Amino acid sequence: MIKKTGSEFVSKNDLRKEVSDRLSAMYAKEVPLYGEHVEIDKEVNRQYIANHPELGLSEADVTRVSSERHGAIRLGKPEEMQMIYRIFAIIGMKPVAPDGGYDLTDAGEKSQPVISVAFRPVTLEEIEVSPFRMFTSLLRPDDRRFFTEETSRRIHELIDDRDIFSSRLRELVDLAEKKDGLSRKDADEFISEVTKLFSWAGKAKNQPFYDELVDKKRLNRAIVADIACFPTTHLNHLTPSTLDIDAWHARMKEHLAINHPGKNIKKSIEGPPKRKVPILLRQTSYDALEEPVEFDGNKAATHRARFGEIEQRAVTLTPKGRKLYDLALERAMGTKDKLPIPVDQAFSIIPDDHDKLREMDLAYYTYHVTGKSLPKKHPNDLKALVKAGYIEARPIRYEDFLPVSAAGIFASNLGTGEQGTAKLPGKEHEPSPYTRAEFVKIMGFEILDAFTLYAAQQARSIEEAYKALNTRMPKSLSEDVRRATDADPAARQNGQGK
Ligand code: OOG
Ligand code: NI
Repeated sequence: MIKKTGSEFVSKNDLRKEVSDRLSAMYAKEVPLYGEHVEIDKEVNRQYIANHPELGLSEADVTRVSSERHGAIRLGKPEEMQMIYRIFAIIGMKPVAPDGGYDLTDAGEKSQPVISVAFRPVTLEEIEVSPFRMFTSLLRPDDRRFFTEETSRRIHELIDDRDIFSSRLRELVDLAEKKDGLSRKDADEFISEVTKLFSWAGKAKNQPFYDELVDKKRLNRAIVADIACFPTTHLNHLTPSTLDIDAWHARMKEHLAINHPGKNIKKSIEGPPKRKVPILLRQTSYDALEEPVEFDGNKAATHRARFGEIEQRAVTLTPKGRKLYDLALERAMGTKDKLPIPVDQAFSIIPDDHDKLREMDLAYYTYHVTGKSLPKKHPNDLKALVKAGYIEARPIRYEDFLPVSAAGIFASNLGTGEQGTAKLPGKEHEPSPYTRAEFVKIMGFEILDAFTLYAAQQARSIEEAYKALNTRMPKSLSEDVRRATDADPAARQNGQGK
């Protein structure tokens, strides 16, 4: 019998799940509408599961499906980002992005003066336990496309000397790193400290500057107020997953109209349009809460930043598929010299069919043996093995974010309606300085490449499927598989033991 000493470490997976659940409980208390939002999501998911028996899900899955979520936080300086990196590492979340980072300064007319990264679990096994992700943005106060020297100076005055982390949290982070884990008792305290870090404090600084920043007649720089005028950070939203975002959107719109007149939901859904085979990520959001805030003792003010969002995740596109997505999006939005074309027409360049997406190498799948036994004479080619029913393909779900969608979500919740560019007149066409290398330099850590992670997951499943069939891969496939698994950043990082 294993003796419980009480000193075993809590696993990173369990810690992440617990942090995600604690944040959800906290957010439900802080933002009451979130609780109603989650209830509607559960009803929508229950209905969807009932109408789609082919998913193999049942009533017992409703809570799990409806409790998957991501959060968003906004930080003021690189030191904060580096501390957040250490905190998330303890709960098994690593910085990941599809193209070296999310450059929201360069995301069309809704650009924001922030660059972002998502912290999330990276292996399929970790994701299975708890897929919790945090979209984490860093303000760029010295970006001259957005701020004059004078504004930069005022921002620095507010953020340079602040410390958003409690000394107890810093101690617990040091301890977890030193021992490579946390005991149950330390873990409980750590989770409470992390929850506190992301809670709403309701205290702000420099009201005149704040008023200038959120003034709608000026350029939209409300996001700066939310980051710099608060001496702490707070969860900006917590986003549950849904199986049917169109149904949720219709239900929530009706719910708001009846129970919360005056509260608006975004008219549109960000990301790809509704399709037979959903791709990537679709998201939408509703109005931020108007919350009381105290400025240096003055209690009369309110702040709007914390809002509600919902997401529906679907199959991940490969770099080749992603190029088509970006092109479709550009055509649907229109460019400087071209008018927008209807969304469905723009997206028709991406096949609406799993077999085509797979065969054209536009989306990622994992491959699994079906149990049908392989006769002596059989094809060796992957496509043929799938076609003949020896192997089946399952879509790999997109775990990341979309920069243009993210900018749209930011913009619609900063009190500026559904549009508004934050850039200074004339500076909007200056190129963004945030290259891949620059991202790493600013953040102070390596950012894992999302495509490399997905490609490795796909490759490993192919390897296992051939092994299970006890047959050899064709040479070129075997080379592709080896290249993808060798490049796997998840394996490399886990191999280092941290
Ligand atoms: C982040 C907005 C982006 C998403 O899901 O794309 C985002 C924020 O409001 O801080 O969360
Ligand atoms: Ni979000």
